[in-house]
Amino acid sequence: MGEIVSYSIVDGIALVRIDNPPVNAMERKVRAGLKTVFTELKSKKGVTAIVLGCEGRTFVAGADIKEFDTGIGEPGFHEVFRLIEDSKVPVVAAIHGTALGAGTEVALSCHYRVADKGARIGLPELSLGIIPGAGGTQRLPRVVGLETALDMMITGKPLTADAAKNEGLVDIVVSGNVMDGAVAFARDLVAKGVETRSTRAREVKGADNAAAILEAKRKQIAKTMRNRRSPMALIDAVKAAVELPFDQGLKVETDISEELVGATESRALRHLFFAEREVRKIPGISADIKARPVARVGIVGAGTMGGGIAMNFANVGIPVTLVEANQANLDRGFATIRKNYERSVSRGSLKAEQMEERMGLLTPSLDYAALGEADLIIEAVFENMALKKEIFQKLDRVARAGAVLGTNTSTLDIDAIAAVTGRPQDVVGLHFFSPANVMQLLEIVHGAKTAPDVLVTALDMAKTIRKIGVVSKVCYGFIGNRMMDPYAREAERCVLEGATPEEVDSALEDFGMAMGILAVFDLAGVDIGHLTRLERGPLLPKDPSYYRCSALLTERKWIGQKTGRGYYRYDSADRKRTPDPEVIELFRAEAARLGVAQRKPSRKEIQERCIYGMINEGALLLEEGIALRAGDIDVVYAAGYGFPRYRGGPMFYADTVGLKNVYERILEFRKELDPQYWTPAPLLEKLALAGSTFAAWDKSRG
Ligand code: 3H9
Repeated sequence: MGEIVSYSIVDGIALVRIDNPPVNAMERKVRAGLKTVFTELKSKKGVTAIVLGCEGRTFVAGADIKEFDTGIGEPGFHEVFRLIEDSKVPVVAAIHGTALGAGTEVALSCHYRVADKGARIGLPELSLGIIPGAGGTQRLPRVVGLETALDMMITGKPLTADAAKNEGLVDIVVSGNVMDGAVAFARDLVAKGVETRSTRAREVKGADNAAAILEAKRKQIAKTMRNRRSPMALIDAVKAAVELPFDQGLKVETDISEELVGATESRALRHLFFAEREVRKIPGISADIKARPVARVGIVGAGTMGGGIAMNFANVGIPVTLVEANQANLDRGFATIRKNYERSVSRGSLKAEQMEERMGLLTPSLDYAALGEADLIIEAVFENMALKKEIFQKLDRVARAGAVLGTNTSTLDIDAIAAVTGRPQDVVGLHFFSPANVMQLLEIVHGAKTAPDVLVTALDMAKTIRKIGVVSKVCYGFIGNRMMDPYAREAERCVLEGATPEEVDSALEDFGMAMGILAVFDLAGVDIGHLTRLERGPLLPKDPSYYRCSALLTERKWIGQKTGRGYYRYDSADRKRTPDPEVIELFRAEAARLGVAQRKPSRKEIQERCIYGMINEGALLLEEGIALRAGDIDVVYAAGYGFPRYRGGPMFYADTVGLKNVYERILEFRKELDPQYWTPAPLLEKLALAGSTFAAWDKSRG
């Protein structure tokens, strides 16, 4: 391997290259390399301009996120970036791939920026609970103006090269080799005698109206990024860019940045960043097991789920054949897909031609034989074991040898489904979440006989369709829905004890859940959970109050938004929820009938009962080997169940509360509440008593 930072000089232009695969993260060694090279170039005779670019698939994609755990080593970002900015000859950044975080910040320290047509440039630090702390909050407003800079940093959304050019962030956009383009640009500067252009010497554009802009952004953040510190801290840092000389502003930025790096919010978000990548690593499956190619997909069932799943593949250019039992279902399914795409077109996120292209990739059929060419077939009919078995028998007859057969089930035993085929090794569970074209999570269910390369194919496929695939072994409800059971059970029970649905949901929403669980039931249909519980009858706890509220509502056909009332009443125009006194009275009467004493559980108690119940179940899943890592559970909950990312997922959250505290509270619940639900999971007990954490448990298992 060559130097991590190297340079060569061609006709007076120094080409500095960073080579730190996979994403050229700006770790200490890169900064040290840049320091050496730029110091050397300062005294090199005959150098008229410098071009800074990267080898490999991308320009610098940020600081090395791991370095935040150990503290940023020397040389620091500011020292190196100042050295670049102070160059006496023009420095041109040559950007390809994704310039992110410290990548964008180093580019801002260069005097000029040239971007490849396909490049993206952004500052996603808030998604890690930090701010651009290598000068980004001070330099970006000086280049693109206050409002654009704030938008870029608050949304974290990278700009395309063309958009960056429009905002003045890049000077030219080139096609072909970006280094060549940047060298040509640099030569032109030299030929024209153009001087260096230090970003820090520029004025902040839009500073006249700063007070109003900053206030508007604070208001926006208070609404959309509740419970978080880093977004408000970002505004403070940008305010310093407007009000203070550059060096003082940089000091404010540094102080804020250092405080945020150590805070739980950032630790939680960094944990999720790595956990989301770790999910792809399956112990026992080595890197040389390759995915089977997936060039054509078949889907059985063109209902809401099947249609949504099909869109995922069409969106990335993979053709899909959709099979339905009759023409009417097929027509309805295709009409829904078209309507979904049309909505994107009318919102401006999709072009009409793109919609037609995607629709063109979808082939309707009433004949299973049409699935014969598919590399992956996904069954997406409703949850009924007999029906699914019948479909898999048919698929076994028509699918080509080696095709992967996926079943989109949220609860059923995939081993029983696999057993009706002559190829159980090719069968895998693919639990998509609704709406399947939107939700990020995919639970990949590893059956007893699923072949390793089938699992790898499912994981790769998830990445291709831009989802996060998390592997679960077989159990009722897999990872997500099994942990949902105690969470929602306690929410319902609190209502029976005397809390209103609004009190329960707002306690959960204050905690940070995207939506309170009772409102979620109303959205999905209260009857859905009730019907699955009816099917499981004998396996349910012996407790007449268990999910009693949902049962009462379903019996009255008050099943949520689709009937205008459920736990709440809904305005037909805006679907806004309002309390329903009749429903509250219904629950009171039922509590009296069941002898449930009336009280008002506090907000904290509601949160603890729901979340700790979920954590305890998570610990059982780890012990049973259903989930591979605590981090996997966190990813499932953050990506699929609206758990606040800034709390890192339920298991990481438990670590931050302290497992001993969680354990002791569960023991209290065992005394105060129904003891059948409150036995601490042995793993939780063991770790709590040892003063350990789920993170340490994950680590100890490699
Ligand atoms: C920052 O810059 C702070 C500054 O303001 C300074 C403050 C003082 N660090 O995602 P992939 C690893 S904060 C360490 O699968 P893709 C990743 O873990 C940073 N490692 O590839 C994975 O490892 P493994 C701001 C990193 O092609 C491998 O690289 N920047 C980093 O799907 C491949 O990653 C960001 O937040 C990193 N910065 O996507 C950008 N980035 O193979 C973070 C990646 O062992 N990165 N790795 O599992 C990304 O968004 C995506 O990785 C990227 C590539 C879009 C670049």
